Amino acid sequence: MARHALAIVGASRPRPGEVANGDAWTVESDDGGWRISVIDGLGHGPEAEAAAVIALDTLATQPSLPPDRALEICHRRLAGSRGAAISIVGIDVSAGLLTFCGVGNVEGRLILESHERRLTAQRGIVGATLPGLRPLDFPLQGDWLLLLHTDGVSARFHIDALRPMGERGLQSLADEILAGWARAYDDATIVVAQTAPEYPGPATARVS
Ligand SMILES: [Mn+2]
Repeated sequence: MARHALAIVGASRPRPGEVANGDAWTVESDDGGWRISVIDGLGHGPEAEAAAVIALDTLATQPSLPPDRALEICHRRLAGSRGAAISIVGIDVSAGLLTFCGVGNVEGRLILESHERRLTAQRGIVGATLPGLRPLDFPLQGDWLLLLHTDGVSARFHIDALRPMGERGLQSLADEILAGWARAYDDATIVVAQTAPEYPGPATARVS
């Protein structure tokens, strides 16, 4: 199966005054597609960062697991740590399917041509209290834009005023959201994804 290109960018910073960043994000891929994970180690500072690093290491060793299975493995590996909120998105571009599974408060939005879907995480703490996981599937058709962010970014950011154009514009979008809506008292991370301009699909695949 061909693995279509995606543009995936992010912006992250620790709580002002901190060096350690308890937020992290990562992308893994295999022949089936892409997996994007956004992690918020509980609280902030070095212990939060240590939890995030465990999650990053765990995800890197299991690039082919779907979001819910990846969360289960993170839950086991994070036992005894500060714990984390983690949301994971799997994208199979060939099948036109996005799967979301999250625990904690890393939230997302999937902006489609005609409507917008909220990606809402389940209650719990990865590493401490894992709920029965319910992955959510969303069909992908035409233009789409995915945004995932930790609770260090206010969910009230306005996307309509911002115009992503190609990969360079996508990074600007992430940077603008971080600059405008990050909270002063927490680590903050936003990840944005869309089909890459070279995606051999409809000419309208670029969001603008
Ligand atoms: Mn946070």
